[in-house]
Formats: sequence, C-alpha cells, structure tokens
Amino acid sequence: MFTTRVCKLLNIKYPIIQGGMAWVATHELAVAVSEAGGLGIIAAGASPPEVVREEIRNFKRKSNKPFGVNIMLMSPYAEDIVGIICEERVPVVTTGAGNPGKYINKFKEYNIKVIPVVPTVSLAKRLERIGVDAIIAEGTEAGGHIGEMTTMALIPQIVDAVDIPVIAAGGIGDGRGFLAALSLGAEGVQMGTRFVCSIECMAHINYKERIIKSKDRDAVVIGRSTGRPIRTLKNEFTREYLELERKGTSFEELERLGAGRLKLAVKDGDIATGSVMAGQIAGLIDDIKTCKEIIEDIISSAELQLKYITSMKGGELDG
Ligand code: TUI
Repeated sequence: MFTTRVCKLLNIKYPIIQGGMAWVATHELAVAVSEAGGLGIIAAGASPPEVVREEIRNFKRKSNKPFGVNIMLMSPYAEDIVGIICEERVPVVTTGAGNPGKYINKFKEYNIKVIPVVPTVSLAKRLERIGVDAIIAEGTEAGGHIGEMTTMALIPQIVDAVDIPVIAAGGIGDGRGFLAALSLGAEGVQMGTRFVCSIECMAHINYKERIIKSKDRDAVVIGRSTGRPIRTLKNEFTREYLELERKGTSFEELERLGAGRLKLAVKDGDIATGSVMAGQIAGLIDDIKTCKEIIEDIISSAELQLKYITSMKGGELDG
C-alpha cells in the first residue's frame, strides 16, 4: 500500500529509514531494521575509520539486505570514512551536520546512493542539482543536531522545490506521523528516537527508559549560542549547560563541557550527566519492542488511520 519511489531506489519493502545516531546506531540495530523491511543505518559518528569498516563487515556477516552508513560531516575522519564506504561497496550513504557536496562525484563513481539530511529548501535544491538520489528533510523536532524549520512546514516546501524523492524526519514515531509525512508529499520517513526504544538497539537500558519516562517538553535544545543547537533530554547536564549559556560562556568552554557526553549516556547509562539526545516525539514513546514490531505496527496503523480518515462523515464513521 505504501510502496513509493524510495522503496524502489533503495530496494526495500517499506519506506522507513533508521536515523544515523552516533553511538546508538551500531550494526545490530541496522541489521534488525533492514531484516524487518526498512533501511538500517550504521552511524559512523566520530568513530575512527577502521571501527566503521568493522561495523560494515559485521553487518554483511549477518544480513544480505540493503543498508546504509551515515557520515557525520563534522567528524575529523569524514574523508577517510568516505574512502572506506567506497571500498566496502556500501549501497547507501546518508549524511548529516554539513554539506556533502565535495563527496558526491566519488559516491557516484562507485554507484553508491547518496541521501543527505538537510534542514532548508536552499540546500535541498543545491544538492539535487549536483546529483544526490533523494533528500532527507529533517525538522527541528528531531533529536541531536537540528535546524530551525518544523517538519510540518519544511516537508511540503522541499517537496515543491525538488523532483527527487523526499524522506521526512523529525517528530515521527508512529503510523499517524508516517501517514502525515506522506500527506505532506514525502515518500518515506526516517526515524531515530523510535528505534532507540527497540530490543535490538545496543544503547544502555537507562537511555531507553529515560525516553519512555519523558514528557512532551523534556526534549530541550542546548547550544543555540554556539551555532550548533542540539536537542537532548532535560537533566543535570542540560541544566548546567543552559545556565552557562545564559551567563555568556565562551564557545570553547561549552564545547569542552559537551565533549564525550553522548557516549556517557549511551554506553555507560549515565543519564544524569550524559547527553540523552532524543527528539520531541520521545513523549509519545512508551514501550520497547522489536524493530519488526515497530515497523509492522506503523504500517498497519497507518493503513487503519487512512481508512478512518477517508470514511469520516460529520464525525460519524461511514459504514
Ligand atoms: O546530524 C544530525 N544530527 C546529529 S549529528 C550529531 S553528532 C554530535 N554529537 C555531539 C555534538 C555535536 C554533534 C548529533 N546529532 N542530523 C542531521 C542534520 N543535519 N541536522 C541538521 C543538519 C545540517 C545542518 C547544516 C545539514 C546540513 C547543513 O548544512 C550547512 C551547510 O554547510 O550548508
């Protein structure tokens, strides 16, 4: 029912892509999402190239399904990771936190599909011109490093501005969000926070439980003063960080304060002084289930929701 150009482009059953979350998106999560009919993504984050190579090889040992690697473009290793992705013949690349323009020709040489995450219409148009295969349009509801536009406003504007398929991200966690994204003209969704709360995700249980406990306004933004805003769940760390920002603390000092905090939360389970990056949809998520259940529940509830909408008649159901 929801077969789109994204399914054909990526050779997947459902147009659902897993977000490339540093430390969280290991090959175990990617295998589970790809095996369930979506596109699993291994996040390179700030990992050294050889660690990323090993993750790619681990994926290939466990699954023959399509998958991707996310390159965080602020990583000091971004260039070397591009090389490894090409050597390892990874089928799909997503990028974040920057403009991947200078790598596009190399990926095309190796027949690798490139799908950048963008926060604006102008960047989407520029990247379409230089030959990317699709765009992930991410709204400010997302977790981690974010732009300014909301998903609701950004998606239809990018859909109207480009001809390549658009994948919606930011604030999507269930069948209603999936259907809403398709209604705005997207041909797929990318979800991060929802997949953190999966059985197969290797993040510490404290991280998953913190998402489950969170309420609507818990996903706050730190780092606005540095020009690198990050959405992360309210805790001791965000309170200290925001207080220092209010006092006008320098960029360098704030960067030092933030260093290593994501790993602390994801790996050690320190959800008080670590950074529990998550999107605004965290308040909706109340369970941990398999990636297969997450994906199948989204598709079946979106089908049901679509039937419900098309049968609405003055507040009563038709038939
Ligand atoms: O990249 C993300 N989310 C991230 S990356 C990340 S790693 C990190 N860890 C600790 C501190 C800082 C970063 C955590 N979360 N999402 C995709 C995304 N990309 N959101 C926004 C953008 C983006 C922003 C600017 C993409 C392109 C862009 O281009 C600017 C330019 O150069 O034109």
